[in-house]
Amino acid sequence: MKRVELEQKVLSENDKIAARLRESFRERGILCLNLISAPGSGKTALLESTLNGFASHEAVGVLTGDIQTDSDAARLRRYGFPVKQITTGGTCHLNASMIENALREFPIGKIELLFIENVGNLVCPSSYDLGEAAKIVLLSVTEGDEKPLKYPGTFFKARLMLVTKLDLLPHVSFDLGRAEANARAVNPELEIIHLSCATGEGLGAWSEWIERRRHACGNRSFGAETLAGAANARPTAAPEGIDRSPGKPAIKTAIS
Ligand SMILES: Nc1nc2c(ncn2[C@@H]2O[C@H](COP(=O)(O)OP(=O)(O)OP(=O)(O)O)[C@@H](O)[C@H]2O)c(=O)[nH]1
Ligand SMILES: [Mg+2]
Repeated sequence: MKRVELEQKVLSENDKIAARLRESFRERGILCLNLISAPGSGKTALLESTLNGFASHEAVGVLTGDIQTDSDAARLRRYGFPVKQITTGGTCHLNASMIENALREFPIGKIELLFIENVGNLVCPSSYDLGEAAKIVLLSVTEGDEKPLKYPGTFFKARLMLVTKLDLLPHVSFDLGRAEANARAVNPELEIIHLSCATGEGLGAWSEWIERRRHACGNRSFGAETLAGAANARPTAAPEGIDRSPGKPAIKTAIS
């Protein structure tokens, strides 16, 4: 019984900070998106592909959470945008206080689109409001199409489900229709996009989804044409090979 009370107090303190963050994002016209998934579903790969599609002047930033190491931040910094690693030291999720602290050392005044990569975990992160405009859950085809039913909390709270690693579909028994039905049984309003960061399939739909959300929050100074460039992005692209000129494809050098 005491354990429940303590959990309620922690969550209510979190909600106060999250409300402060949300108001601050609203005032500044920042679109904040919180990416949640099991470890290895492709959150960092998706962010690599996404950053790869932006021109260098775009006001994009990333906070990325992990229990240990700053390897995700190192991957993401290669694209030239502000990236901050939040190392939780054992905690299996990000909370609003961690976000607020991280933003004290982050050029938030220059950011209009803020991605948060949560700690790889399909359970705890969804309990913590980070002040984001939307939670986005990633489900890779290697994980199993029953996962929305086994971890309903995250799928219920998400606005968008990204089915990732679509290129691996022929090699696994994952049924896309069943995954969608399972996810919508938990959350009938859930939007769904299928994509692959290896082939670029579906990245255009992801870019368009961001663009719609960006307009909805009054954050209009991005070049839609550069964002759409993410449709051609691949996570393994060498940053030196990226042509970020507005309207140009995201990758200059060919990658086989
Ligand atoms: N084939 C294929 N592999 C992918 C794709 N996206 C990611 N991967 C691979 O999946 C592995 C895990 O990807 P990450 O992006 O590190 O996953 P993550 O969700 O950030 O992992 P954590 O931060 O540890 O939770 C890496 O080896 C990626 O290269 C994809 O679309 N297709
Ligand atoms: Mg990662």
